[in-house]
Amino acid sequence: MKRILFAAAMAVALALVSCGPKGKTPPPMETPKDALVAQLFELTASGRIAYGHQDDLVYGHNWVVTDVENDPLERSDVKAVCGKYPMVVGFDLGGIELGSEANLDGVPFDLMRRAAQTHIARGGIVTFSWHPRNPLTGGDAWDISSDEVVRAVLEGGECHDQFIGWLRRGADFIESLGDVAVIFRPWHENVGSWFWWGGRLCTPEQYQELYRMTWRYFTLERGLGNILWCYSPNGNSTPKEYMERYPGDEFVDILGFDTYEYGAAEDGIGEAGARYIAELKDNLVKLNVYATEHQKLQCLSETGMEGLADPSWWTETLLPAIQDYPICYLLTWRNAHDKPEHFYAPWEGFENAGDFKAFAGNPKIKMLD
Ligand code: BMA
Repeated sequence: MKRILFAAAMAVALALVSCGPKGKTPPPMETPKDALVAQLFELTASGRIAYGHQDDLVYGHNWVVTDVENDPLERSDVKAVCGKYPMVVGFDLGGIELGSEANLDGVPFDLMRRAAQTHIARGGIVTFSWHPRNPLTGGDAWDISSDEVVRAVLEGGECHDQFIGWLRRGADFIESLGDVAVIFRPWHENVGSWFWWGGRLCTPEQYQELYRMTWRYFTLERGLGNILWCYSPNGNSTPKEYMERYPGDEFVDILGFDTYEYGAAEDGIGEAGARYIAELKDNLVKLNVYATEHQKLQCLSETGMEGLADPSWWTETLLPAIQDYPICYLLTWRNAHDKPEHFYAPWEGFENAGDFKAFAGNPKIKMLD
């Protein structure tokens, strides 16, 4: 099966990097986006999966960067445990839409910018998600009290102009990163109904238009061509649910999904782990079908087990579940510095850190060298 998966991934990469003009025109210069596509393709072609961690460089389980301008950004819970930074670091833009100085988890945007630039300069990959507030109600991204929000931000809606201003602030931030390529993953987990852009909160057509409007604003209005666009519904969606909100091949470069392990406290580690492995594999099989058909790269855009109560979660649950699938990276969620139970990667002194060390040292897994 592996050979088939990698052959498919190779075809995808060729399709993604060879779309320049044909004929006598000289070949165009390689853009940062081309280089990032090539980097992701090489990962898949070599059969490796890059490890990613949300907010890795800006805080950890019991520390937080406070010197926004001068901190060398050399601290990392992941590095403290295994000696290497994660290959991928994720950040969240939630709050940028209001012009806030810090995001919804307290990360100053000036620090986020410097951390993203530093990580890319070290050879790493950066991905952005976005939990913007609810433009109609004034609540947060999880405010699902109205199913009129997506309609209201689309063209002709009463929040459209305000929302374009929100997109402008998001685009300003991406632009301020300079001449680098990043992955952008807006409007994620869109099959479930916990965000204002979720499944029961808008029609598939409205969702598609939201995604396309965002793409058009960033790409056409603002000329931000160095973004790899990631479409990432929540896992456990049927093929119909996954694809009926897909905005179209023109607007997407990477397909992913978010799936977490739940229920270990109630059902026991064994049962919760087995359920997670089964769900992950089922979703990865489906992801490979969509990605092959649409010629896209693939990733596990968010995953993890909060609190890591399973002492061998990395080597006996996560790794066996993902190792046969051609995803270029996976991202585990954040280690909150102000909520001791809310962590998804180990930290210095964590009792089960050795299992992560073994995972990070497995030849299948790519850390930042
Ligand atoms: C959630 C939690 C929240 C956080 C949000 C956005 O999964 O980690 O604490 O505010 O993501 O980062």
